Amino acid sequence: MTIELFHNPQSRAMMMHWLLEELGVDYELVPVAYDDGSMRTPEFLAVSPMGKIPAIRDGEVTVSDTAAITLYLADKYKTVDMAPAIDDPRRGEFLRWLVFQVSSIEPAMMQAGAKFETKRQQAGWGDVDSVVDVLDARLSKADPWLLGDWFTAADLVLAGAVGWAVGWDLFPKRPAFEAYVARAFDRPAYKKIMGG
Ligand SMILES: N[C@@H](CCC(=O)N[C@@H](CS)C(=O)NCC(=O)O)C(=O)O
Repeated sequence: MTIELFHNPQSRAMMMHWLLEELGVDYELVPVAYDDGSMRTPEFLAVSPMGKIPAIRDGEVTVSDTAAITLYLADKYKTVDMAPAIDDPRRGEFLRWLVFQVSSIEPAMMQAGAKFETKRQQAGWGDVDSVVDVLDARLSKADPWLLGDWFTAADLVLAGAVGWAVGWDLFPKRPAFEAYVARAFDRPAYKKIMGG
């Protein structure tokens, strides 16, 4: 069965495109645009209630939101294994950093760009400096990936997000960030989806 990825190259859907390539599954890109209403049609809103990409259709199943799609695909498709099984002790670390991408890195990037104030205690991500320091400490120990030699779907979304955060000068260019992102972006699947 072919998985449909609702996609625009200038979007987070790039990461799911990369994931589908890494997994080696059959997929098709369904283009959607920001300015032609294609993200607001009833058909698209049935797939993605927020009218956002990435979103996928896999047979009868639709999934939206990067972390949900990542877990769905990596748990279901094992052509290439990119997720520890439920009873694998490494599953906790995998989930922690996969969810950290959406729960902490994303809002910290937004805060760094828009420069709004929050109370550390109340903001779920704490603050930008905490996110940067915690991430730096963890990525400094990635050897070369979070789970050693195993490149998992958590590495993929972390590298994608950190690549944007550093590339757009939202996060500082810490050596561990740059080294980790460079390793990830050197992967054949990433180069393929970027047209290289
Ligand atoms: N929480 C979502 C965010 C998705 C998102 O904001 N996507 C942007 C593109 S990167 C979008 O679809 N924007 C169009 C819109 O909001 O109309 C995720 O993690 O996938």
